[in-house]
Amino acid sequence: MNKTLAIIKPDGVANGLIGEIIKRIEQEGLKIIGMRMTQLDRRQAEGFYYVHRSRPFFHSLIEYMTSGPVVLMVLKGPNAIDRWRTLMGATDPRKADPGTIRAEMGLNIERNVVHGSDSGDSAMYEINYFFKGSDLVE
Ligand code: RTP
Ligand code: MG
Repeated sequence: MNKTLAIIKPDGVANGLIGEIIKRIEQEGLKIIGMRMTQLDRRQAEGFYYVHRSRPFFHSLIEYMTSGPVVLMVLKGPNAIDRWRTLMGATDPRKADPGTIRAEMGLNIERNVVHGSDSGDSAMYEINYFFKGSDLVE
């Protein structure tokens, strides 16, 4: 899988970080082949984070992800999944490597600015969840 789903989460959009995040994606050499701004409703967010439905943080995560607009993107390039997760940094901004998006811009373990698929299977599920093939410019 050479594609991944990236999301600029509601805190990233609200704090004016769209441009900075897209700049980092382009500087890394990943190609943006799909992009859309939207506000997720509860049903969409719950379906997207279905794997986390039994986690203690699920309810709070859904509240957060539906709290404002997000930017959905499909990124393409060799090893796109790992390269985007490396740019993002660890889930908890306090544990993320210096220089990563989450280390520099994340507020806490929940409000951590960005999302990235974590495997080929999840990338396929997540891209198809939000984009039709005809939405992608390849
Ligand atoms: P993501 O799926 O958003 O790319 O983040 P991730 O793989 O680094 O982390 P994951 O374990 O998949 O968790 C999904 C998102 O849930 C929120 N979270 N809150 N309160 C908590 O302990 C907690 N843990 C995770 C974060 O927004 C995390 O990115
Ligand atoms: Mg995850």
